[in-house]
Amino acid sequence: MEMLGFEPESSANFVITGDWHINLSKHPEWHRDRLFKLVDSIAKTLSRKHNYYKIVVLNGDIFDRATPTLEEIGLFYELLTYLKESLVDKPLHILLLAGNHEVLSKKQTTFDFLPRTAMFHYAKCALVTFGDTWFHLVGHPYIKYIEPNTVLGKKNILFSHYRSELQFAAPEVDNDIVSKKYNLTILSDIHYDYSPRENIHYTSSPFSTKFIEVDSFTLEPSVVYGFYELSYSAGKISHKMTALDLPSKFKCTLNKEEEIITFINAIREQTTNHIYKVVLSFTPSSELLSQLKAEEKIVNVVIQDATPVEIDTDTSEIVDELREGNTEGLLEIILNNIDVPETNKEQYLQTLRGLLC
Ligand SMILES: [Mn+2]
Repeated sequence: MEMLGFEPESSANFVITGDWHINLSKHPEWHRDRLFKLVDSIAKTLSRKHNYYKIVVLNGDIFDRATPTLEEIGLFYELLTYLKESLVDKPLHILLLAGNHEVLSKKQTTFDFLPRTAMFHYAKCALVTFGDTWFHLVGHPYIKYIEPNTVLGKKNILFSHYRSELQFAAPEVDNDIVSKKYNLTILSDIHYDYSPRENIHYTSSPFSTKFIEVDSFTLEPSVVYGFYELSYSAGKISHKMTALDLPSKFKCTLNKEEEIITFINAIREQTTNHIYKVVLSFTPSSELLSQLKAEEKIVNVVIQDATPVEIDTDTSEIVDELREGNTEGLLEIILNNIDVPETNKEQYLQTLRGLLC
């Protein structure tokens, strides 16, 4: 394990943020814009704080794919440069750990291949010490080391990236153990504000990374997007989730023709540049349909076929797994039905699990 020490008497403000999922394959300009807005809010948050150190923890799944494009890698460096330049007055440290989306193999992540610069520090499995408080940074490939690394007699805080218990899947790490060993744990991987235990919190994602359903009248998502703030001063720690309203991908279902104009007016009034996928449960007039398609914020219009889907016998086992909510079983079926060499199975499973989160 790697040790990173800071002045014992010092104080620090942390921003912990993960699940950016940089992916420029669709709407690249829009995606760039919201990432700069995000980095801007991080810089503004930290510039208002008075503790000595400013620390940004990039808590995994910063990239959407383990092999990002050159354009995406370039954007990542641009964002960090912008962050550094916005906060020149105080020592700023950018610490980075890998999420499941950045895992290339058992021992390698995307960050092992990025040029090492003074701009950020890639923490595989690291310990950052401030006096009696020890911050453990554990990347996704190293979560099996989470338990033995705690230090008795110290206040232990964990930053990591793994999946907790959810309705549809088993946890990757036992939170009962984690909540006993660490005084506080801040995780990424689940894209909403979620606290599986009193002292375990998810940072959420700063914005939605896929089209998530919102109410067609309020246009409000049911989850909070944002990042986590933590302050350390003279051994005292306080923390909170900070909500952000950054451009997101939303999906709205409209059930009647009358709802179309109301919806168009509502999204026009929104100052945040969200983009929408509109699902119509009916066939609209061609005039209304072209009006929807002409809206700048609407990127996709889908007319849902009202005919129920017939399930044939071959898919019945899939349906059973879906009914049971058994994701692992579902993944097994997918793997058994596509041509995957036995040696690559685990890697495919990882990728599929990642896609589901
Ligand atoms: Mn993840």
